[in-house]
Amino acid sequence: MELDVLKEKIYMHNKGEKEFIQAVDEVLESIRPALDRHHRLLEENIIERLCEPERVIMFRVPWVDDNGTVQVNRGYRVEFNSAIGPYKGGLRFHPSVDLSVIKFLGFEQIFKNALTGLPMGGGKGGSDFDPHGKSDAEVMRFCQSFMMELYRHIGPFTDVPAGDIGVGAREIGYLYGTYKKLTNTSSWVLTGKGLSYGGSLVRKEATGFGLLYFVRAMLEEEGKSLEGLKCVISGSGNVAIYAAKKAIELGMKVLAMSDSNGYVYDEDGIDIDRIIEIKEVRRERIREYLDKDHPHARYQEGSKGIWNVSCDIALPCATQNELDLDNAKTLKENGCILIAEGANMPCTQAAQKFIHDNGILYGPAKAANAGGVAVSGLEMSQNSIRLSWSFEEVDERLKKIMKDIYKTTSKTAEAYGHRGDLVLGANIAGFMKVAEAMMAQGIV
Ligand code: NDP
Ligand code: 2IT
Repeated sequence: MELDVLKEKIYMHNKGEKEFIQAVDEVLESIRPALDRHHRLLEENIIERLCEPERVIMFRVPWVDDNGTVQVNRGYRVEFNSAIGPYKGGLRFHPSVDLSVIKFLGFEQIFKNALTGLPMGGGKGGSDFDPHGKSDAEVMRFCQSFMMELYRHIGPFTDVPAGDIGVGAREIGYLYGTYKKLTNTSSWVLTGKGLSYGGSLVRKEATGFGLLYFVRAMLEEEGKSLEGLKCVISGSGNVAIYAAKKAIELGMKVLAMSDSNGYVYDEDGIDIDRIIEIKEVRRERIREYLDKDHPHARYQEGSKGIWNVSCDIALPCATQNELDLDNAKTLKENGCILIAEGANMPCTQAAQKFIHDNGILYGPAKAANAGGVAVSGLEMSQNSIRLSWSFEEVDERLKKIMKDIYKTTSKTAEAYGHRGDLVLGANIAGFMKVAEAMMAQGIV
């Protein structure tokens, strides 16, 4: 079957799954040149096989809140593709989570993980549970209930979850404790664990640091450095915070950051330790940033307004479809030269097209934010050999992985006649690796 007919069939089959179809469409459009060159891909129906998850698990998560009321949420784990290794990918706890969101994330994770060069398949999971405003005890009871079902589906050689939006060190701790109790094994089945029980140094920082290493590689290709550039970073969670920290360390000025309510702009440059105190330690709102120590800071309601702040580099690090066509146009008018994605699928398809057509350098999520899962892979390696590497050693490995991902994506784009198109490069490079592994393993 030719690609357009296949696309129609797949979109009908997944009708209503908006985010999933968006993610699939981006990949299928960019791999056209690979399909023209390698006929076996269509002959063996790799496309349809890749777009269908190997397994989808949906389950009830009942838990008791602090008032003694029984609450029910829905849990998910999509085990998408295991061609190159155990399913690997995060868990997201956010009220917007549904099957479409988890499938889009799981689908993208397949190619991202392939790009890291480590043996990890793709998966994703989560729940529509909202951790905001919940007590520690409520979060713990929810995590225990979630793992009471999930534990039977995962394992160090089967499926290795980690964090994502709403799932950080606290949640991973509760999930891990429950897994251990239920299975009576210390098999380190999750990544992003605490350092005292098998976690890896640099995992917390990895996605944000990796994003900046990738951006540095993109600019080096243009003969430019990061020193003195102005940057805007959306979000103020795990990815955004450590992207900002590394950006500042590399000589950039971070002008604005946001949360789901609004954004702060500080012409003196964002004080990242203050953001860490507010968001990571105290779990408060970003508007708390305004105080006597930051006299020139302003707060604006509405997180999307952040893209009106004039900058050289924009790093969307919050959530999917947070940067639309109008935002991309404004960024261009204000002189932005580079957009790189810390979040998964943060740019709408229309924004992506505008960025591509208007010569803005563009680092797509699958490549640019792969540092997090790459260090998760290194956490698994350390757990397997019962050793812990130093911060410097893991950071060096992360730098090399991000540089290699940049080289692979840019070389692949060039090899297919689309120099500089890192979306095409990342999608084809990730896709070809997984497709070859699938073809070698027969129809399973
Ligand atoms: P966190 O939960 O730590 O932080 C998320 C941030 O984004 C918060 O500031 C949150 O605001 C904001 N946010 C969440 N949803 C929305 C929304 N609908 N509109 C506006 N702002 C929103 O998550 P992470 O930092 O881990 O994840 C951020 C992004 O990076 C996600 O797309 C994730 O998939 C991706 N990613 C994460 C990796 C990781 O290792 N953690 C690895 C690779 C990608 P508030 O504080 O108000 O909730
Ligand atoms: O989107 C992502 O790559 C993540 N949330 C990290 C997944 C992982 O397994 O570390």
